[in-house]
Amino acid sequence: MEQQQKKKSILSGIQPTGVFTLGNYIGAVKNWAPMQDEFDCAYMIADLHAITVRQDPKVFKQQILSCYALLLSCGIDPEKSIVFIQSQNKNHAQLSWVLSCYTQFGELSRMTQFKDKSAKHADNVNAGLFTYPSLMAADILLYQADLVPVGADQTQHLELTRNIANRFNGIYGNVFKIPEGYVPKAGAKIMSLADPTKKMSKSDENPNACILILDEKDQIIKKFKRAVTDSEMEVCYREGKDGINNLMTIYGAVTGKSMDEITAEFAGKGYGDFKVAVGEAVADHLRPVREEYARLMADKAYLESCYRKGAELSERISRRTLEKVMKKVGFIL
Ligand code: AQP
Repeated sequence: MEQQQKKKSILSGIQPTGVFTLGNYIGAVKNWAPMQDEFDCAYMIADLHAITVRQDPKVFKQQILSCYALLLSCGIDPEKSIVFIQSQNKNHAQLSWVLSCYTQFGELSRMTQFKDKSAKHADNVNAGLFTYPSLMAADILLYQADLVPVGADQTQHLELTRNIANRFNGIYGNVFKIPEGYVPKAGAKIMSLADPTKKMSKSDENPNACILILDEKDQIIKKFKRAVTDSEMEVCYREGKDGINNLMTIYGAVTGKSMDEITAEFAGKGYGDFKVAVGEAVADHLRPVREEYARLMADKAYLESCYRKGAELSERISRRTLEKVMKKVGFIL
């Protein structure tokens, strides 16, 4: 009998630590909508991860909902994918505890994100910040995901997830699928507009450093006009031109133009014209996202029905893996 080929499954998430930046969008979320036709996708608002850094409860609650709405505004369809809020499925926290007992101190100590974040939040180097890769492993392994979209900054986490899964399988047999990294066709690392050697981040304190995907057109253009570039005049992609390279990457991502096409388009024109063109292209590209977000936020009942359904579906699917794990370890179910 001919077997219908099962789609590969993908899991990805984003922290509700603020409105998504253009970096989150180009590097991650923008690529998630087109994946929905090719794969079985689960997309998660990673709110448990977000509390490794102190959050104001009122703001946090609002941000979780608003980031959920943003995912839908970026084309993620709750009819096609499982779109859920991590803390609403308790299996994540439970598997995370089990896996943390199969994760070595030395492995966690080597994670660059821990080193970076503990330096940035020196007054709050909590245990969650240290063990958060075990939670990330649980997120992925619960769904037996074949693929995990990875940016350059996430490869170390995926490697650790694979090690934990292999270690567990080595002791208890074939419990976890070993996930592979998936590099989306489009997707690049977007740098800060104020310091193009640093990645653009939601939590950057300098409001001019990042474009938020809900920024208004004039705000977006203003921020691009202020972007740090260099003292040359030529719009071309070259080593040492971090600011211009970043703007070209952004312009290319929203217009689909190649670096050569962009260079030709702005030959003989100054950086001023180029910056305005980038700002306009970004603002026009993001307009439908802003409009859809406003529409969704005015319909809280619909949003709630989506995340309740997401929680139920994610719980049902992940329970199978969790129960298998609990049985293997010897817990009484
Ligand atoms: N600058 C970036 N360029 C490309 N991709 C990026 N991502 C983040 N920044 C860039 C990708 O966005 C996804 C979700 O990220 P996250 O919110 O879970 O965590 P993050 O990487 O820590 O993002 P931020 O914006 O820097 O958040 P804060 O400031 O709260 O730490 C990931 O796939 C990430 O690769």
